[in-house]
Amino acid sequence: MKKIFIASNNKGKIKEIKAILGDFYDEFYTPRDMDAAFDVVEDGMTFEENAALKAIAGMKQFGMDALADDSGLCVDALGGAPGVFSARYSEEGTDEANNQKLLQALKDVPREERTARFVSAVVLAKTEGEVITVRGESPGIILDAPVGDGGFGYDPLFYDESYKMSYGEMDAETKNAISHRSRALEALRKELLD
Ligand code: ITT
Repeated sequence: MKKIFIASNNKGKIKEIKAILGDFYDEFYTPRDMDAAFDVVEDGMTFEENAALKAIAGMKQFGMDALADDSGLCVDALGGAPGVFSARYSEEGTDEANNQKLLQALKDVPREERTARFVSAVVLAKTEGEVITVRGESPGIILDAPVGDGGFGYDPLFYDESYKMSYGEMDAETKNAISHRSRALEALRKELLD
């Protein structure tokens, strides 16, 4: 029986992680399933550092293997912003307010310069001390208005040129086949199988 703690409070991420690693672990626990609060200060400068902070804290606090994702959107015209600050880009910090702020920041930027990528760093911290770090990235274009109501976060503004739709328009299976998080988790599966 393999148990894992998903060190995330983000429902969108938890759903995706469970869907992708479902055949690898038997029991998934999230902060909501625990008696004690799980709260980590994410003050790292990179996605990898923040993912490690969360995974190692979860493993120590709950005494089981723990997995964390730290992810975000890097927009070329904004010098890589919002990057590690993606969740708290706007003052309010809601998906809606973050998306509005992004549209505002890019309002004079033409389509050909609206290139971006989603980045996900995933860390698995094992109770015996091993820490595995992987990364996945997916390229896209930032639209000038939200399209679709699927996914979470910046998905309605993130357009995939191969699929010719925004991540907000994709069904979960399609997003899970190509997203930054699924690429990172695939890399993790490979490491676990080796
Ligand atoms: P946890 O730290 O509890 O896991 P969080 O939402 O605070 O949840 P992050 O600090 O990693 O997570 O911030 C990630 C943010 O980046 C997230 O809130 C979204 O705004 C954005 N993001 C990450 N992955 C995304 C995806 O697949 N689709 C859309 N937006 C995404």
